[in-house]
Amino acid sequence: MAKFFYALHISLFFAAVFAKSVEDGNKSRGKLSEQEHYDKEGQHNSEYDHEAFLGKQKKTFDQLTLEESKERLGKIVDKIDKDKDAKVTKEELGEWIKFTRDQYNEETIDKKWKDVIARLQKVMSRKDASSARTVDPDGAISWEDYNEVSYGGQSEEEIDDTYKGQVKREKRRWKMADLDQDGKLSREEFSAFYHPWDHEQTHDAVVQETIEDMDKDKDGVISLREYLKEVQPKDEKDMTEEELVQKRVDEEYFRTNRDKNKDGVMDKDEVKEWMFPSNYDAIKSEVTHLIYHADNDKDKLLTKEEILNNHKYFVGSKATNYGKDLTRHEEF
Ligand SMILES: [Ca+2]
Ligand SMILES: [Ca+2]
Ligand SMILES: [Ca+2]
Ligand SMILES: [Ca+2]
Repeated sequence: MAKFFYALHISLFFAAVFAKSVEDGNKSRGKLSEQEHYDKEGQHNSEYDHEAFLGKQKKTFDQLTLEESKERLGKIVDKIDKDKDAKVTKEELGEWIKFTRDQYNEETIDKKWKDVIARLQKVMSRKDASSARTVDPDGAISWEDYNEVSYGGQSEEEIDDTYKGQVKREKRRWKMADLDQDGKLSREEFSAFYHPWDHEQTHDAVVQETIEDMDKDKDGVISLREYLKEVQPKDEKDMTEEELVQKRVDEEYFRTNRDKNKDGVMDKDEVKEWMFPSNYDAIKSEVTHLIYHADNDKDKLLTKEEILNNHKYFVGSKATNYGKDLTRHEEF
């Protein structure tokens, strides 16, 4: 059970990180990697692109020599170029990145789902034979099942105070994830429960959780003060000159971009637009980014040669990691 708790904490942790990191031009919307694309100083992080482009294969590439890595990249380019005209268009690149993302999410959920089913089966087997049941891995699970697996079947009143808030949130997410409202989650619905920011039906849960985390005075909306505290937790007296400048910028940004209806606070809709900006598409943005860096002759198409010449934007290798290790050692 501990492991499952841990995984959930991770997922909640990512939700919290997610809430914190959206100040860089909304780049976190539907992020294509667990990494940030740019660090706080605005430095570009290629790991983000590598994960967006390769998904789980990224780890394999990082172990290859530069030659092997480029060779495999060449083979991927052949796959991306669906119509085999030796040019990769932005549509082809977008389809590839979407395919990679979907495959990545699918694998994560598959593992999680199997884990829940196995745990549930274990719990059921421990019961006496008369009430035991066989859990159908293709079926759906009820909140009671989930509660049994995660919290030992305790009622909300019985649960330890430390977990009360978490259970409340999970129950709310559960209801939103349950699209057909039959009280149970199918594997598909469970995917929305587990990755709420990737599914529209659970976006409101993410918004509510974000508000609850930030809303210190519990009036249901986010004041400028609460917002600034989230973006920069330091007290003003402890801030550097640069951080003070940044604070002014953040303040201005709140007034002009976050508080759309100018009533001085961020309400649910405004927080939602912050979390899930309607005008931002992570895949399109990544495609534009990659083409910008690799399209040497500026014809808006990528040849295999252009991609291989600019391989560092697409894939890593042992060579790049070696370089990184060196810098790390120098820092010590
Ligand atoms: Ca359902
Ligand atoms: Ca408030
Ligand atoms: Ca407002
Ligand atoms: Ca080109």
